[in-house]
Amino acid sequence: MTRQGPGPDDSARPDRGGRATPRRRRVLVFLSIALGMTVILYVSVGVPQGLRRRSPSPSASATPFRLEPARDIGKTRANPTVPVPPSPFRFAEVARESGITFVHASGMTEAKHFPTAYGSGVAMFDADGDGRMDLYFATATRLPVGNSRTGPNRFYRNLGGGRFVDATERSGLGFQGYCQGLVVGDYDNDGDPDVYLCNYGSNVLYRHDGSGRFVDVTREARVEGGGWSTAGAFLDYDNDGRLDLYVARFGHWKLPDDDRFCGGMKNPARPELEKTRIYCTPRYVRPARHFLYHNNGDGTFTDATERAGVGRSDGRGLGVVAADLNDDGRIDLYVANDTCPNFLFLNRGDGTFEDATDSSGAGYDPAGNVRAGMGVDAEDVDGDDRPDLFVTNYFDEPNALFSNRGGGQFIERTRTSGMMHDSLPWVGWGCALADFDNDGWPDCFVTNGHVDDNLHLFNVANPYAQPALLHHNVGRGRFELATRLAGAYFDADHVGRGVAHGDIDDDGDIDLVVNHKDAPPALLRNDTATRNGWIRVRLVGSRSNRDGIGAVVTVTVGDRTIVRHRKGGASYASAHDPRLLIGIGRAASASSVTIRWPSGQVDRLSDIAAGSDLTIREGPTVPASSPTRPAGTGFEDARRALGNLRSNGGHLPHGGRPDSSIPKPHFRSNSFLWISMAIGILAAIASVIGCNVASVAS
Ligand SMILES: [Ca+2]
Ligand SMILES: [Ca+2]
Ligand SMILES: [Ca+2]
Ligand SMILES: [Ca+2]
Repeated sequence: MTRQGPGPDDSARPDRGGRATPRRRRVLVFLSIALGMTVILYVSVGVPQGLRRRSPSPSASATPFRLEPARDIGKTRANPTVPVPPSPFRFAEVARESGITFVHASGMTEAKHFPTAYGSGVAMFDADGDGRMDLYFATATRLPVGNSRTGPNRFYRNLGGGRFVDATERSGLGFQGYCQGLVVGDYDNDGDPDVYLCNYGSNVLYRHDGSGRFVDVTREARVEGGGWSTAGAFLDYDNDGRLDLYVARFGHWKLPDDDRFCGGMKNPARPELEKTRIYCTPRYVRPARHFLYHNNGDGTFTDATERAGVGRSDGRGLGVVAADLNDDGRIDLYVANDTCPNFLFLNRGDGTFEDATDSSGAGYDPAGNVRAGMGVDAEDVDGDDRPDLFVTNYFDEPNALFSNRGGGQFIERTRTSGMMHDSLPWVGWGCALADFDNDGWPDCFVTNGHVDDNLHLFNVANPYAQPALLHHNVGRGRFELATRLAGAYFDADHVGRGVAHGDIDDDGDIDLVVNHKDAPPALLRNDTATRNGWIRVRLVGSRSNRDGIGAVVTVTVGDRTIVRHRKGGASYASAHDPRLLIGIGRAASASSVTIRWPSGQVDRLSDIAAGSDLTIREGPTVPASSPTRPAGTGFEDARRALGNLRSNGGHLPHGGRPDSSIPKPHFRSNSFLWISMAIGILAAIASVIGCNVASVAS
């Protein structure tokens, strides 16, 4: 480590010409306290980045993305002098042999139009109701849109047996244009997944028509967005049982006005290169307000951004995750922003959010500086039952882990997590906090890749293609680099962007898909040998949104609890397998699986054997006051005919067994809410009486 520690602060120097007075003593006491606090801050959260080096100012006329060579290349493959233990993981890259022929196009040319640096995402969902995860790849195009034909987005049906077939035309998902982010959710609660595209230009909402075809309903639904959208999440923020939609936007960038020249780098041997463009810094792009669309339940949405209190316009948004982050039963929002604060919006439960960006500790680095937030995730990595936050960042910035302290408070503990050093050299994008060996501890995958492909022309040591990172969580949020011998994919360099995870081959382990910029994607089949067991949970909400987004699943194994969230969004511009595959280690069974639904309903199942593949429906009864649902479609009927959505049956490898004895969810009356309210009212009355008594007594 050659990083420079905090230096003396000018304002903290004693007054040399001062008088030896009580005032001076007070100043010295104050300074001692300030120094002590600085040391405590230093020890607890690491070297304040802002004290090392300030981010570049956008005032220079030709400021590119930062170009300083990474001084410290960690113990990743680039630094063979530091030994890395063999990985416990094994992944085989099988995209091509699986029949996936998609090749991404970013639209990058020598003109380096700014949005073409960002690549696209990938989505994993079951589009045809056969229980297998299909794949949908987004692609972009040259700007302005329409001048060249690249793409389209490609959709592949999963046929099982490791085979995929291109079904783009039949599915109706063949969008042609600049598509960056994919969002998946059943917004009309009819039992099939709908898809939203975050584009440069108008966004697109595809409604699943029930027969496996997707129909563009953007105009009727009124969710065009506009400008440059990057990523999003479905979430039911007002808990009316219908999925609303948050859409992050990067900022205002238009041709020709924003086509600024950045470059001017010199190579004495090749003077002609001085006119070569590289991408400008994001700080040139004026951020745009993001969108929160409220689902009206009739196929239309209303822009509720301002009403809900999330109308900040200082975030160049790239990653969105929705989950209950402060354990109050209401779904919250965290947004990774590029060279801007990361937004944390805590749900108040009345249709509005509290902006906790500044107060939570998750908005900035420990010194109060912004970073280049790209991908994002939320999962309990240290086993305290609270979801921690993870953000991928630019090179010379660590991928950040914000530990959840409860009550909406976070503290960055990247350094002590073991993930700081290895992430510093690389530009991080899509990510996954997912348990790849089913030991119950979420591991971490990050895809990397620079924005500029031509820095070598100027002898700048920032490679365009970069190695992916894979960290093994060895317990309680301690991570170790685990790329050596993990597979040939980890020995090569890639220009990664979107990442989705899920169990592609239904063999009980989490696989990965990576959308590479201007290259074929990777399908990383998890071949890790482990005797750890798992339980799979697919949620079907009734009072809550049908996808169950916002639900919290607690698995009890011995004296250990494993808490997982059914999240909206996550990663970078991508959508994961909606099922929760929960590793339970060597245990033969879990003593209980508890689901806390967004409605407040709590369902509990007991004695669930390892290898159980569960579909859990919310509560046995649906109150008459619940939101009305559209009638079931043919797709849902077909799936019902297939047998309760493959519940407890179908593929159960790894020694799992079809389990007809799995108990039905037991309804547990949720009266604690009423009791809490009653206690609250009584407490309020008591305090008023107490105040009156006190004032009378005085
Ligand atoms: Ca639907
Ligand atoms: Ca919450
Ligand atoms: Ca693990
Ligand atoms: Ca698998």
